[in-house]
Amino acid sequence: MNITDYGFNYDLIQERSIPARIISVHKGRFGIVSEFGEGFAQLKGKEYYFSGEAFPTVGDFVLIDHKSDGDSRIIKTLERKTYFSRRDPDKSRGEQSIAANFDYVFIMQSLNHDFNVKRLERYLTAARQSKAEPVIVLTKADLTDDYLPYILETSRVAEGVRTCIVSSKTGYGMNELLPYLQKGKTLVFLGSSGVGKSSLVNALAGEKIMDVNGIREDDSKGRHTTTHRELIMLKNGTMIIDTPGMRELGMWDITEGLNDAFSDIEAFANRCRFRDCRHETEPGCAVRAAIESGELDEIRFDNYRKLRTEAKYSEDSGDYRRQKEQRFKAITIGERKKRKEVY
Ligand SMILES: Nc1nc2c(ncn2[C@@H]2O[C@H](COP(=O)(O)OP(=O)(O)OP(=O)(O)O)[C@@H](O)[C@H]2O)c(=O)[nH]1
Ligand SMILES: [Mg+2]
Repeated sequence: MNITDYGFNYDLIQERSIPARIISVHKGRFGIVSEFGEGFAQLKGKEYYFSGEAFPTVGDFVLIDHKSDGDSRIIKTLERKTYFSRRDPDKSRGEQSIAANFDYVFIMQSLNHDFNVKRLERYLTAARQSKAEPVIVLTKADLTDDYLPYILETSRVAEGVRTCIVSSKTGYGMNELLPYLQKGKTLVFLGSSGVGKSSLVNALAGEKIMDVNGIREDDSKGRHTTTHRELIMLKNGTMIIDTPGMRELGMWDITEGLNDAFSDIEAFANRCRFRDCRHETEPGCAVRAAIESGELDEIRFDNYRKLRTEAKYSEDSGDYRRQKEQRFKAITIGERKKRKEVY
Protein backbone atom coordinates (compact mmCIF):
# COMPACT_ATOMS: atom_id res chain seq x y z
CA MET A 1 0.00 0.00 0.00
CA ASN A 2 1.52 3.33 -1.05
CA ILE A 3 0.01 6.47 0.45
CA THR A 4 0.81 8.46 -2.73
CA ASP A 5 -1.83 6.32 -4.48
CA TYR A 6 -4.27 8.02 -2.12
CA GLY A 7 -3.18 11.41 -3.38
CA PHE A 8 -0.64 12.17 -0.63
CA ASN A 9 1.55 14.99 -1.85
CA TYR A 10 3.35 16.78 0.99
CA ASP A 11 7.07 17.45 1.42
CA LEU A 12 7.40 17.70 5.12
CA ILE A 13 7.10 14.53 7.16
CA GLN A 14 7.84 14.59 10.86
CA GLU A 15 10.35 12.06 12.03
CA ARG A 16 8.97 8.71 13.12
CA SER A 17 5.46 9.65 12.02
CA ILE A 18 3.62 7.85 9.24
CA PRO A 19 1.34 9.61 6.73
CA ALA A 20 -2.21 8.28 6.53
CA ARG A 21 -5.55 9.27 5.03
CA ILE A 22 -8.83 9.33 6.93
CA ILE A 23 -11.27 7.02 5.14
CA SER A 24 -14.15 7.03 7.64
CA VAL A 25 -15.26 8.86 10.76
CA HIS A 26 -16.92 7.06 13.67
CA LYS A 27 -17.66 8.16 17.22
CA GLY A 28 -14.27 8.97 18.71
CA ARG A 29 -12.48 6.74 16.20
CA PHE A 30 -11.26 7.08 12.62
CA GLY A 31 -10.81 4.58 9.82
CA ILE A 32 -7.41 5.19 8.20
CA VAL A 33 -5.24 3.87 5.42
CA SER A 34 -1.44 4.04 5.51
CA GLU A 35 1.53 2.03 4.28
CA PHE A 36 0.43 -0.59 6.81
CA GLY A 37 -2.92 -0.98 5.07
CA GLU A 38 -6.33 -0.16 6.56
CA GLY A 39 -6.79 0.25 10.30
CA PHE A 40 -8.22 2.47 13.02
CA ALA A 41 -6.84 5.44 14.89
CA GLN A 42 -7.75 7.80 17.70
CA LEU A 43 -6.73 11.37 18.31
CA LYS A 44 -3.71 12.03 20.47
CA GLY A 45 -5.10 14.03 23.37
CA LYS A 46 -2.28 16.52 23.86
CA GLU A 47 -2.28 17.75 20.28
CA TYR A 48 -6.00 17.77 19.67
CA TYR A 49 -7.59 18.81 22.93
CA PHE A 50 -4.95 21.16 24.25
CA SER A 51 -2.94 22.41 21.27
CA GLY A 52 -5.81 23.18 18.90
CA GLU A 53 -5.07 20.85 15.95
CA ALA A 54 -8.02 20.80 13.52
CA PHE A 55 -10.16 17.71 14.12
CA PRO A 56 -9.74 15.40 11.15
CA THR A 57 -12.55 14.71 8.74
CA VAL A 58 -12.92 12.18 5.96
CA GLY A 59 -10.35 12.75 3.22
CA ASP A 60 -7.86 14.46 5.54
CA PHE A 61 -4.20 13.56 5.39
CA VAL A 62 -2.81 13.06 8.88
CA LEU A 63 0.40 11.97 10.56
CA ILE A 64 0.10 8.98 12.85
CA ASP A 65 2.07 7.22 15.46
CA HIS A 66 1.52 3.71 14.11
CA LYS A 67 0.58 0.90 16.48
CA SER A 68 0.42 -2.66 15.22
CA ASP A 69 -1.41 -3.98 18.29
CA GLY A 70 -4.35 -1.55 18.56
CA ASP A 71 -5.56 1.87 17.43
CA SER A 72 -2.84 4.14 16.07
CA ARG A 73 -2.63 7.73 17.38
CA ILE A 74 -3.25 10.72 15.14
CA ILE A 75 -0.71 13.43 15.86
CA LYS A 76 -1.38 16.08 13.24
CA THR A 77 -3.90 17.09 10.56
CA LEU A 78 -2.01 18.24 7.47
CA GLU A 79 -3.00 21.38 5.62
CA ARG A 80 -6.14 20.92 3.53
CA LYS A 81 -6.11 21.54 -0.19
CA THR A 82 -9.90 21.80 -0.32
CA TYR A 83 -12.47 21.65 2.44
CA PHE A 84 -16.19 21.54 2.80
CA SER A 85 -18.25 22.18 5.92
CA ARG A 86 -21.70 23.32 6.87
CA ARG A 87 -23.41 24.83 9.83
CA ASP A 88 -24.34 21.99 12.12
CA PRO A 89 -28.12 21.42 12.17
CA ASP A 90 -27.68 21.51 15.96
CA LYS A 91 -26.73 25.20 15.95
CA SER A 92 -25.06 25.10 19.37
CA ARG A 93 -22.34 22.86 17.96
CA GLY A 94 -21.20 25.29 15.27
CA GLU A 95 -19.46 23.93 12.22
CA GLN A 96 -19.66 20.39 10.92
CA SER A 97 -16.85 19.20 8.66
CA ILE A 98 -17.97 17.20 5.69
CA ALA A 99 -14.90 16.32 3.67
CA ALA A 100 -11.39 17.46 2.80
CA ASN A 101 -8.86 17.17 -0.02
CA PHE A 102 -11.17 16.38 -2.90
CA ASP A 103 -10.72 17.48 -6.51
CA TYR A 104 -14.33 17.49 -7.72
CA VAL A 105 -17.64 18.12 -5.95
CA PHE A 106 -20.47 16.16 -7.54
CA ILE A 107 -23.64 18.11 -6.74
CA MET A 108 -26.37 15.55 -7.17
CA GLN A 109 -30.10 15.95 -7.68
CA SER A 110 -32.52 13.45 -9.14
CA LEU A 111 -34.68 14.13 -12.17
CA ASN A 112 -37.93 13.92 -10.26
CA HIS A 113 -39.38 15.86 -7.35
CA ASP A 114 -35.97 16.30 -5.73
CA PHE A 115 -34.94 18.70 -8.48
CA ASN A 116 -34.80 22.17 -6.97
CA VAL A 117 -32.90 24.95 -8.61
CA LYS A 118 -32.56 27.04 -5.47
CA ARG A 119 -30.97 24.17 -3.61
CA LEU A 120 -28.65 23.69 -6.57
CA GLU A 121 -27.58 27.31 -6.28
CA ARG A 122 -26.82 26.86 -2.59
CA TYR A 123 -24.73 23.76 -3.15
CA LEU A 124 -22.92 25.44 -5.99
CA THR A 125 -22.00 28.39 -3.83
CA ALA A 126 -20.64 26.18 -1.09
CA ALA A 127 -18.82 23.97 -3.59
CA ARG A 128 -17.08 26.95 -5.13
CA GLN A 129 -16.04 28.11 -1.73
CA SER A 130 -14.39 24.73 -1.10
CA LYS A 131 -11.98 25.59 -3.98
CA ALA A 132 -12.65 22.30 -5.80
CA GLU A 133 -14.35 22.05 -9.18
CA PRO A 134 -18.13 21.58 -9.05
CA VAL A 135 -19.89 19.20 -11.44
CA ILE A 136 -23.68 18.94 -11.52
CA VAL A 137 -24.93 15.37 -11.78
CA LEU A 138 -28.62 14.89 -12.46
CA THR A 139 -29.53 11.31 -11.54
CA LYS A 140 -32.31 8.81 -12.32
CA ALA A 141 -32.45 9.80 -15.99
CA ASP A 142 -34.62 6.73 -16.57
CA LEU A 143 -37.47 8.43 -14.68
CA THR A 144 -38.02 11.21 -17.18
CA ASP A 145 -38.51 11.42 -20.94
CA ASP A 146 -37.63 15.06 -21.29
CA TYR A 147 -34.43 16.48 -19.79
CA LEU A 148 -34.57 19.79 -21.59
CA PRO A 149 -36.49 21.80 -18.95
CA TYR A 150 -34.05 20.58 -16.27
CA ILE A 151 -31.03 21.47 -18.38
CA LEU A 152 -32.41 24.94 -19.09
CA GLU A 153 -33.14 25.57 -15.41
CA THR A 154 -29.69 24.34 -14.44
CA SER A 155 -27.82 26.40 -17.01
CA ARG A 156 -29.60 29.48 -15.76
CA VAL A 157 -27.86 29.23 -12.37
CA ALA A 158 -24.71 27.29 -13.25
CA GLU A 159 -23.01 28.95 -16.16
CA GLY A 160 -19.70 27.32 -17.00
CA VAL A 161 -20.37 24.30 -14.80
CA ARG A 162 -20.53 20.92 -16.50
CA THR A 163 -23.88 19.15 -16.12
CA CYS A 164 -24.03 15.37 -16.55
CA ILE A 165 -27.24 13.38 -16.80
CA VAL A 166 -26.94 9.79 -15.63
CA SER A 167 -28.88 6.72 -14.58
CA SER A 168 -27.23 4.19 -12.30
CA LYS A 169 -30.07 1.85 -13.14
CA THR A 170 -29.57 1.74 -16.92
CA GLY A 171 -25.96 2.97 -17.14
CA TYR A 172 -27.07 5.97 -19.20
CA GLY A 173 -24.56 8.84 -19.30
CA MET A 174 -21.80 7.08 -17.36
CA ASN A 175 -19.29 7.93 -20.10
CA GLU A 176 -19.76 11.61 -19.33
CA LEU A 177 -18.23 11.00 -15.92
CA LEU A 178 -15.04 9.44 -17.32
CA PRO A 179 -13.00 12.70 -17.34
CA TYR A 180 -13.37 12.83 -13.54
CA LEU A 181 -12.49 9.20 -12.87
CA GLN A 182 -8.72 9.43 -12.73
CA LYS A 183 -6.17 7.63 -10.59
CA GLY A 184 -5.27 9.64 -7.50
CA LYS A 185 -8.22 12.05 -7.81
CA THR A 186 -10.91 12.33 -5.13
CA LEU A 187 -14.60 13.06 -5.75
CA VAL A 188 -17.12 14.01 -3.07
CA PHE A 189 -20.81 13.23 -3.62
CA LEU A 190 -23.27 15.73 -2.13
CA GLY A 191 -27.05 15.80 -2.32
CA SER A 192 -30.27 15.07 -0.47
CA SER A 193 -31.07 11.65 0.88
CA GLY A 194 -32.38 9.34 -1.84
CA VAL A 195 -30.92 11.07 -4.90
CA GLY A 196 -28.82 7.99 -5.60
CA LYS A 197 -25.33 8.87 -4.35
CA SER A 198 -24.52 5.38 -3.08
CA SER A 199 -26.15 3.82 -6.14
CA LEU A 200 -23.76 5.81 -8.31
CA VAL A 201 -20.79 4.66 -6.21
CA ASN A 202 -21.89 1.07 -6.81
CA ALA A 203 -22.51 1.63 -10.50
CA LEU A 204 -19.04 3.13 -10.96
CA ALA A 205 -17.40 0.41 -8.88
CA GLY A 206 -19.27 -2.30 -10.77
CA GLU A 207 -20.10 -3.97 -7.46
CA LYS A 208 -22.14 -3.33 -4.34
CA ILE A 209 -19.86 -1.40 -2.01
CA MET A 210 -22.43 0.89 -0.40
CA ASP A 211 -25.84 -0.03 0.93
CA VAL A 212 -28.77 1.28 -1.07
CA ASN A 213 -32.32 1.31 0.15
CA GLY A 214 -34.10 -0.74 -2.47
CA ILE A 215 -37.67 -0.35 -1.22
CA ARG A 216 -37.76 3.39 -0.76
CA GLU A 217 -38.14 4.31 -4.43
CA ASP A 218 -38.89 8.00 -4.82
CA ASP A 219 -39.52 8.85 -1.20
CA SER A 220 -36.68 11.11 -0.16
CA LYS A 221 -38.08 11.99 3.23
CA GLY A 222 -36.87 10.88 6.58
CA ARG A 223 -34.84 7.75 6.02
CA HIS A 224 -31.13 7.90 5.46
CA THR A 225 -29.48 4.82 4.08
CA THR A 226 -25.90 6.03 4.36
CA THR A 227 -25.24 7.04 7.93
CA HIS A 228 -21.59 8.01 7.93
CA ARG A 229 -19.11 9.46 5.50
CA GLU A 230 -16.76 7.10 3.83
CA LEU A 231 -13.93 7.25 1.30
CA ILE A 232 -13.69 4.30 -1.05
CA MET A 233 -11.23 3.58 -3.83
CA LEU A 234 -12.35 2.31 -7.21
CA LYS A 235 -10.25 -0.30 -8.99
CA ASN A 236 -8.77 2.34 -11.31
CA GLY A 237 -7.49 4.37 -8.33
CA THR A 238 -10.19 7.08 -8.21
CA MET A 239 -11.49 7.82 -4.72
CA ILE A 240 -15.07 8.74 -3.87
CA ILE A 241 -16.32 10.22 -0.63
CA ASP A 242 -19.95 9.17 -0.21
CA THR A 243 -21.89 11.26 2.29
CA PRO A 244 -25.25 10.81 4.03
CA GLY A 245 -27.96 12.90 2.40
CA MET A 246 -28.31 16.41 3.70
CA ARG A 247 -31.78 17.87 3.88
CA GLU A 248 -30.47 21.38 4.03
CA LEU A 249 -27.07 22.78 3.53
CA GLY A 250 -26.32 25.32 6.21
CA MET A 251 -24.09 28.09 5.05
CA TRP A 252 -20.77 28.83 6.65
CA ASP A 253 -18.66 31.80 5.67
CA ILE A 254 -19.71 31.55 2.07
CA THR A 255 -19.37 35.15 0.98
CA GLU A 256 -16.43 34.40 -1.27
CA GLY A 257 -18.17 31.52 -3.06
CA LEU A 258 -21.31 33.63 -3.33
CA ASN A 259 -19.49 36.32 -5.25
CA ASP A 260 -18.15 33.74 -7.69
CA ALA A 261 -21.51 32.07 -8.16
CA PHE A 262 -23.19 35.40 -8.87
CA SER A 263 -20.36 37.15 -10.68
CA ASP A 264 -22.86 38.54 -13.24
CA ILE A 265 -24.74 40.39 -10.48
CA GLU A 266 -21.50 41.61 -8.92
CA ALA A 267 -20.49 42.97 -12.32
CA PHE A 268 -23.71 45.02 -12.56
CA ALA A 269 -23.37 46.15 -8.94
CA ASN A 270 -19.89 47.52 -9.68
CA ARG A 271 -21.51 49.91 -12.15
CA CYS A 272 -23.97 51.41 -9.64
CA ARG A 273 -23.54 55.11 -8.95
CA PHE A 274 -23.20 54.60 -5.20
CA ARG A 275 -20.72 52.09 -3.82
CA ASP A 276 -23.08 51.12 -0.98
CA CYS A 277 -26.11 50.82 -3.30
CA ARG A 278 -28.71 48.43 -1.89
CA HIS A 279 -30.31 48.00 -5.33
CA GLU A 280 -33.66 49.21 -4.08
CA THR A 281 -34.66 52.74 -5.03
CA GLU A 282 -31.27 54.45 -5.34
CA PRO A 283 -30.70 56.56 -8.47
CA GLY A 284 -28.13 55.22 -10.95
CA CYS A 285 -28.61 51.61 -9.82
CA ALA A 286 -27.18 49.40 -12.57
CA VAL A 287 -28.69 46.22 -11.07
CA ARG A 288 -32.27 47.55 -11.22
CA ALA A 289 -31.60 48.85 -14.75
CA ALA A 290 -30.38 45.36 -15.79
CA ILE A 291 -33.53 43.77 -14.36
CA GLU A 292 -35.72 46.25 -16.21
CA SER A 293 -33.93 45.71 -19.51
CA GLY A 294 -34.21 41.93 -19.07
CA GLU A 295 -30.43 41.47 -18.90
CA LEU A 296 -30.74 40.12 -15.36
CA ASP A 297 -33.36 37.66 -14.16
CA GLU A 298 -35.28 39.10 -11.18
CA ILE A 299 -35.74 35.67 -9.56
CA ARG A 300 -32.01 35.09 -9.71
CA PHE A 301 -31.44 38.46 -8.08
CA ASP A 302 -33.94 37.60 -5.30
CA ASN A 303 -32.10 34.33 -4.65
CA TYR A 304 -28.84 36.19 -4.48
CA ARG A 305 -30.31 38.61 -1.95
CA LYS A 306 -31.62 35.78 0.25
CA LEU A 307 -28.29 33.95 0.17
CA ARG A 308 -26.44 37.14 1.05
CA THR A 309 -28.68 37.64 4.08
CA GLU A 310 -28.02 34.09 5.15
CA ALA A 311 -24.27 34.44 4.60
CA LYS A 312 -24.31 37.56 6.75
CA TYR A 313 -26.11 35.64 9.45
CA SER A 314 -23.47 32.93 9.25
CA GLU A 315 -20.67 35.45 9.51
CA ASP A 316 -22.31 36.89 12.60
CA SER A 317 -22.49 33.45 14.13
CA GLY A 318 -18.82 33.05 13.15
CA ASP A 319 -18.01 36.07 15.33
CA TYR A 320 -20.03 34.54 18.10
CA ARG A 321 -18.04 31.33 17.72
CA ARG A 322 -14.72 33.18 17.91
CA GLN A 323 -15.82 34.89 21.11
CA LYS A 324 -16.79 31.52 22.48
CA GLU A 325 -13.39 30.11 21.59
CA GLN A 326 -11.70 32.91 23.47
CA ARG A 327 -13.79 32.13 26.51
CA PHE A 328 -12.89 28.48 26.05
CA LYS A 329 -9.17 29.28 26.39
CA ALA A 330 -9.85 30.66 29.81
CA ILE A 331 -11.57 27.64 31.26
CA THR A 332 -9.94 25.00 33.37
CA ILE A 333 -8.24 21.83 32.28
CA GLY A 334 -10.91 19.81 34.06
CA GLU A 335 -13.54 21.25 31.78
CA ARG A 336 -11.42 20.53 28.73
CA LYS A 337 -11.34 16.91 29.77
CA LYS A 338 -15.13 17.02 29.81
CA ARG A 339 -15.05 18.33 26.26
CA LYS A 340 -12.93 15.33 25.30
CA GLU A 341 -15.47 12.95 26.79
CA VAL A 342 -18.34 14.67 25.01
CA TYR A 343 -16.51 14.48 21.69
N1 LIG B 1 -35.08 4.67 -11.14
C1 LIG B 1 -33.89 4.84 -10.57
N2 LIG B 1 -33.76 4.70 -9.24
C2 LIG B 1 -32.52 4.91 -8.69
C3 LIG B 1 -31.40 5.28 -9.46
N3 LIG B 1 -30.34 5.44 -8.63
C4 LIG B 1 -30.80 5.16 -7.40
N4 LIG B 1 -32.10 4.83 -7.41
C5 LIG B 1 -32.95 4.47 -6.27
O1 LIG B 1 -33.05 5.56 -5.39
C6 LIG B 1 -33.11 5.12 -4.03
C7 LIG B 1 -32.04 5.81 -3.18
O2 LIG B 1 -30.75 5.48 -3.63
P1 LIG B 1 -29.45 5.62 -2.73
O3 LIG B 1 -28.29 5.34 -3.64
O4 LIG B 1 -29.56 4.86 -1.47
O5 LIG B 1 -29.51 7.18 -2.38
P2 LIG B 1 -28.48 8.04 -1.49
O6 LIG B 1 -28.37 9.37 -2.15
O7 LIG B 1 -27.22 7.29 -1.27
O8 LIG B 1 -29.31 8.20 -0.11
P3 LIG B 1 -28.73 8.43 1.40
O9 LIG B 1 -27.67 7.40 1.63
O10 LIG B 1 -29.93 8.26 2.28
O11 LIG B 1 -28.19 9.83 1.42
C8 LIG B 1 -32.95 3.61 -4.10
O12 LIG B 1 -34.24 3.04 -4.03
C9 LIG B 1 -32.32 3.36 -5.45
O13 LIG B 1 -32.63 2.08 -5.98
C10 LIG B 1 -31.58 5.43 -10.90
O14 LIG B 1 -30.67 5.75 -11.66
N5 LIG B 1 -32.84 5.21 -11.38
MG1 LIG C 1 -26.26 6.68 0.44
